Amino acid sequence: NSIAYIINDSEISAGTRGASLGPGALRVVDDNSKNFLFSRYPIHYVKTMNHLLDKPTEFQWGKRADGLATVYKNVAEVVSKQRKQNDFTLVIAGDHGSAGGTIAGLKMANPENRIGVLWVDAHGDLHTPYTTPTGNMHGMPLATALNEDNLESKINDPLPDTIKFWNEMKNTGQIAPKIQAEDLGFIGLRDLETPEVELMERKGIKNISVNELRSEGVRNILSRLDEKYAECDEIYLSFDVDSMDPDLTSHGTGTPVDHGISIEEAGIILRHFAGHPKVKCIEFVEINPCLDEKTNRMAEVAYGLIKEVIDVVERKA
Ligand code: DIR
Ligand code: MN
Ligand code: MN
Ligand code: MN
Repeated sequence: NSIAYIINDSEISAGTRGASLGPGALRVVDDNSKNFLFSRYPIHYVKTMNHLLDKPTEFQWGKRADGLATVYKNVAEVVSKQRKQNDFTLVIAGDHGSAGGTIAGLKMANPENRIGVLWVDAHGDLHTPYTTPTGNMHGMPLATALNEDNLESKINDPLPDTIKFWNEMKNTGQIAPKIQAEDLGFIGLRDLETPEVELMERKGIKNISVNELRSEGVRNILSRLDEKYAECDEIYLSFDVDSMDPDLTSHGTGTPVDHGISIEEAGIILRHFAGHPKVKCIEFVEINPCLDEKTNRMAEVAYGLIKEVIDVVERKA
């Protein structure tokens, strides 16, 4: 049962700087705990484009689209290679914007596979340059995976250059779309804009809200999700730490939103999918130690969850 770590310090698509320090903050926790989790398996690094943040971007509705298109190619290449060589890959990234590149890499490794995606997040990350309220591309990775422009909900007029790079992102690995709307599931969304809600309604994409998780019970939700992904060949779980309640974690993430899932609920979900035979890749994103008012608390919480994931994967047959 071989495992590979992929560390991707990319932070060019968040609205606030500092998420590139998330992976390093996790390694500080690892050293303090003396678990030495990160020395157990090889670590593969993705080349970032973070130097672009040293000057203003010219792409209003898709900030640093030029750099993110390159990051997509870089991360997809590393993920694709490690996916082919290992039973499980754990991706630790800065901001969530590059996760569309992760999905591209999984699809490139096995183009014939139907990939299910479980996105645990406070945000839908379904925007496009035509709908974004901020231009921050960490709000867009799922639209690239779905090959979706969402022109039906168009609000902005992005520059042709932005769209050139946007199209490159959607076509990473020359396969588009990478996933089908029916194979996308959400847990914890509670900060969505109208174009995202409209897209979800048009495509029948459902969110499992925090209230639903509690009223139905996490276990029932998990068996419902197992049924949902029954037709998929593999499952990718993307875990944005802002899915969790900032009162229980901290504000150590770019866009915290109140009333999230608990750390315990996150643990149950992550352990279930880590042990699922179809889950080949889990990603953790958006830990920002610069914003943490409780001294690296978010990294400590995320580290605990990552350790549980690795423990379960190690015991997986
Ligand atoms: C918002 C926030 N929907 C945006 N998105 C975040 O700017 O597109 N995604 N924080 O992770
Ligand atoms: Mn996100
Ligand atoms: Mn989020
Ligand atoms: Mn708060």
